[in-house]
Amino acid sequence: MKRVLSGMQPSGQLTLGNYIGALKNFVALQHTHDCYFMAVDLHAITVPQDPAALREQSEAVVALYIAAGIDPAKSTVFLQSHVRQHAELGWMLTTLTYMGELERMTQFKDKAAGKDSVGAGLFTYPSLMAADILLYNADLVPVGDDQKQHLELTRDLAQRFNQRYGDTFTVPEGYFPKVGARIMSLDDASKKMSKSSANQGSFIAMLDTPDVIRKKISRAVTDSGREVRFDPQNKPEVSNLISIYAQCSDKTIAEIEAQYEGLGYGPFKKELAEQVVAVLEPVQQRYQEIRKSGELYDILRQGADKASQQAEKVLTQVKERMGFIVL
Ligand code: AQP
Repeated sequence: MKRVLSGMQPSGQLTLGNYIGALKNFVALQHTHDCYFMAVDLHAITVPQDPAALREQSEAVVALYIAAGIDPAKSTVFLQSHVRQHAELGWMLTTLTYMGELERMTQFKDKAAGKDSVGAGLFTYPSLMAADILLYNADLVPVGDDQKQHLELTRDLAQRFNQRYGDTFTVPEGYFPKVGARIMSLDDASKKMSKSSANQGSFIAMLDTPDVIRKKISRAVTDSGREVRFDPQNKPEVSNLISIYAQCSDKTIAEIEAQYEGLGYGPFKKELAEQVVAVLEPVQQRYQEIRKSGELYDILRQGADKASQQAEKVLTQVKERMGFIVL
């Protein structure tokens, strides 16, 4: 069985972009693959986090995984900081990463833009992400489009290590949704929808109430025309909304265009909101049940045990190959 690994940062509330771009695929893949899904809390601290908020958000991410349909009896669900091998291999891979490779990362450029001081962790985090993936010899990594560049670095590092020290790592492949791999911001379709955006109206959080979802979609920026047509070049805002619609309804883009031909944006946005609510409401109900049940920490303990065992095997091999003394 092929192995899948992916994670999400508990750096805010998960968004509809996280759901469509990645989480939906996590749920689908667990039936055919050996899956490892984590909340990457060590990545979240690459920008300042309030400790109480980080704890809450880490629990929320894991609870949302399960509420969305990840079965902890099938998939290994854990927190990155519970498996120490991530930080260890992360350091080793940082020493194999070139400065130029990190300097090219567009996510770093975006997140560092306009800041007076930026933590070194934000710069080196792609090497830690590579460690997350390579530690489990994952074959497949379900992520959104924005992670393509980081995944390419992971593949380069795996190949570099294998060449230098002998075949050790599986070189992973990315797994991207056909539609919705990059859901854009509701207030500016040139930026991706992001959970850490300062403007709450720019994203739909997976835990937004139905009324808030309706309001956010009705206020989503559109062009001045009225044609519901998928044309990312000339109509990026409406095209983004059509992608969301397609992903929340399982209708094709052509079917959606045909359905709203001549009707304008009003009815389209109204029904889009209902589609999003229909997808998120059941997840929210299960989320509340899971938070109340108190089962999360047991799931995390089990997940950490299983993940640590797997990770230790690979890390020991890496240490031996690199010349560390393994007792
Ligand atoms: N807008 C998006 N459209 C499609 N997929 C997306 N992903 C993120 N945003 C979109 C995918 O969700 C997974 C988890 O992302 P992450 O938590 O690692 O952080 P990120 O990519 O940096 O996403 P955010 O929401 O923008 O977080 P912040 O604001 O904290 O940086 C990844 O697979 C990602 O591709």
